[in-house]
Amino acid sequence: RRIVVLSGGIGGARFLRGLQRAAPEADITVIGNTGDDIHLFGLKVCPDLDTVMYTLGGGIHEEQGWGRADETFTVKEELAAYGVGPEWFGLGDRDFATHIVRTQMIAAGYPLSAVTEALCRRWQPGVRLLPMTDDRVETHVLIDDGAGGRKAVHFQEYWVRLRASVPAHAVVPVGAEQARPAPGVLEALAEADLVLFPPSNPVVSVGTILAVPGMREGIAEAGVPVIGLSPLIGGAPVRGMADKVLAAVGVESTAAAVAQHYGSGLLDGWLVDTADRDAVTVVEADGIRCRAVPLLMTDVDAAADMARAALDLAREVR
Ligand code: GDP
Ligand code: FO1
Ligand code: CA
Repeated sequence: RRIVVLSGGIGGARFLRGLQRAAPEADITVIGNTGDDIHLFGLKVCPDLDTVMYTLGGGIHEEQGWGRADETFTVKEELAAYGVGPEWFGLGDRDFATHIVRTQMIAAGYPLSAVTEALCRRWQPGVRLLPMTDDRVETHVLIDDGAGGRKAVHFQEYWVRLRASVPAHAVVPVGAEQARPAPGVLEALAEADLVLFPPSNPVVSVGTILAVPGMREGIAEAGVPVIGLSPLIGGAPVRGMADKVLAAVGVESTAAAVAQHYGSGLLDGWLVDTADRDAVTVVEADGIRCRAVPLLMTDVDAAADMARAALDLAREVR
């Protein structure tokens, strides 16, 4: 069975680990969000691709959910001693090596998809990890500039430096309109038996991937079940500040509202947490098959149960 998963960082990666356990025979292609990518210290950093690669490859910092296990920060300290910032983004020594290899390969002319494949030869994530695009897309967030106007900041500045503590007026995937799906992306969708939206951020992870022209068409033309899992439980994100970016796009922070935001034109099935079982009838009234199951990824087994529920729902929808 061929499964395509549209993934952000932590939520997507943890779900993927469960999916691998639930469907060990499945051929899994991950389309990863690259809108969070940022150039720092002359290096290209791809947080969501790396989170998936490290999580599935056994190198992730488990508690933190991003970055490397057993990390040290000597380079960061030395940069700070030179007064070279930004100091708000925590790049560790081990992680730096990944960005150096990536940047070097890109400078040599390799597209991001080829670079990601090369990095994965070390990590062996057990999935085919594709960036959504080889073209540059950068998510920017429109905030108040403090002088009565508005300014755009890079998503990482909004998320990591500002902790999403100021109102976001808009979320813009800069460059998405001109971007083309990376090699292999449309082919994977065309050959898919199932498309999954893991409990990733609906705006800045899955939403950014869907903003690449051809992506929605590719999913629709696959003609296979599209099943999503809610990243919100009890009206709040499990982790992070997804509610802030949902507000920016005018979507309420509930499991039902996120399903409605994706819409029945895209989604065939939706899983909500048992705490949100009241959402089931609301979502089904919109033509999306819905079930309530535990959606907290406390460990890999819990994530595997969620993956099984998604596979079961896929069998129900057509
Ligand atoms: P990011 O790129 O690291 O922010 O990761 P993703 O976009 O893939 O996922 C972020 C989303 O994962 C957040 O909105 C969280 O609410 C959601 N999330 C994290 N852990 C869990 C969990 O255990 N269960 C569910 N349902 N969602 C989760
Ligand atoms: N998230 C943070 O909250 N603080 C950090 O300092 C930070 C550094 C970082 C470095 C590499 C990497 O791959 C991810 C990193 N993240 C950090 C996580 C990540 O940038 C964001 O949480 C997600 O992209 C949000 O969707
Ligand atoms: Ca992300």
